[in-house]
Amino acid sequence: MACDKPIYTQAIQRRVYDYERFNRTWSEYKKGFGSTGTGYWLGNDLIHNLTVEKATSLYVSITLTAGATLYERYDQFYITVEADGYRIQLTGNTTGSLGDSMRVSWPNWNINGMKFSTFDRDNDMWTGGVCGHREGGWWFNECGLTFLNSDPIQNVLWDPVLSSKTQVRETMMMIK
Ligand SMILES: [Ca+2]
Repeated sequence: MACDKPIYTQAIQRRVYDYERFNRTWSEYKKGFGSTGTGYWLGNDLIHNLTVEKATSLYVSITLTAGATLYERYDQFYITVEADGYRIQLTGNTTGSLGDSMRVSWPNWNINGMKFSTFDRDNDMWTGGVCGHREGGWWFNECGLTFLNSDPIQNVLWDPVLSSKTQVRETMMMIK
């Protein structure tokens, strides 16, 4: 089989249609939920442990119902400990067909360095509530252009390449 992309062995997130609900609590995102067949979040404590001790790259892929798969690869990714809010840290270069919508020049939408938020743990910069409402946990500023844990999957956002109207079949976040 042809192999035209780096081998990523550990998925920290997988969405498959709407087989698994992602509107979960802080505690569920901390511990992880779901299963490999239906979709899952690996768990923020484990993601922290896997990413913080060595240089880890992140590979995001989004498959549309029409069949195309878009991706973005980040050279270095890690998240901090729970006491620090599981902040997302992206450094180095990025490449891909999705574009770097996590790190944008507009200061209110750049999520790099932001804490993780869930509907029951508002760590984001928007004073009107939680950016994700009840749709799922994510790293938000005020608020941002990306949201892979939205619920349902049709609200997955990676603006401007994907809008909320884009039909999404599957998403994955992988590390190595
Ligand atoms: Ca808020």
